[in-house]
Amino acid sequence: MQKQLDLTLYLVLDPVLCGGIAGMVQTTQLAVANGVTAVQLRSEQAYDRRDWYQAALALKEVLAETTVPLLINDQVDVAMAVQADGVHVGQSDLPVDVVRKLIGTEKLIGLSVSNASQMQSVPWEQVDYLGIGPIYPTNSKSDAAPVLGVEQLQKLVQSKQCPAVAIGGINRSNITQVMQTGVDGVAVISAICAQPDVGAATQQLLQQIRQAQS
Ligand code: TZP
Ligand code: MG
Repeated sequence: MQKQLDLTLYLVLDPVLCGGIAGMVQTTQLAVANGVTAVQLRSEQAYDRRDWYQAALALKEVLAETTVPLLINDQVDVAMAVQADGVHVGQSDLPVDVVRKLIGTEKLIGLSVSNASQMQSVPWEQVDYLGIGPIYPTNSKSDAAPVLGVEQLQKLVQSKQCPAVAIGGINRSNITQVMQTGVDGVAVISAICAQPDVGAATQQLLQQIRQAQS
């Protein structure tokens, strides 16, 4: 199915919080059935690359009959191997222009931005979206940059020239304030992956986002 870049509620997977690769696949099924609009395969820990490739393939399969794109964190070769919809890179990963040459113009590229100076060096013509964060403290990223808070997020949102999601410590208690900054959506790990009822958690977040947008 034709994929659509809709950043409203972006699920970033974590195999530890989801309970392994099978858990990530199941979490994705439930989250997408309940309205998640984009999915990223990401891990803090190094995985056997064969296993990671298999995980990417399985996720691609889950998303095949949906408009929800699959993005692969950092690993351009895995993204290309499974013909994922895009790659998400951080400031220490391959440069955006290099990724663009590798994956071509049809695929999506997301870039993480953590401060105003990184915002000033975004190659706007080559990226499809930004991930801005961390907004709040998070346990899901060991090398997270200093937290931005919503005021700083709002300033960064005002200077962006492409769509952006906010990320880092976002949950039901703060998602409304985050959306009020004018950001296009939110990306979460633990607010979906670590929840006992993934479907209900997804629905609640989505409802709050829609309310804030209305
Ligand atoms: N990038 C910035 S913060 C973060 C990433 C990948 C982790 C977000 O995880 P959580 O559990 O939603 O705080
Ligand atoms: Mg990275």
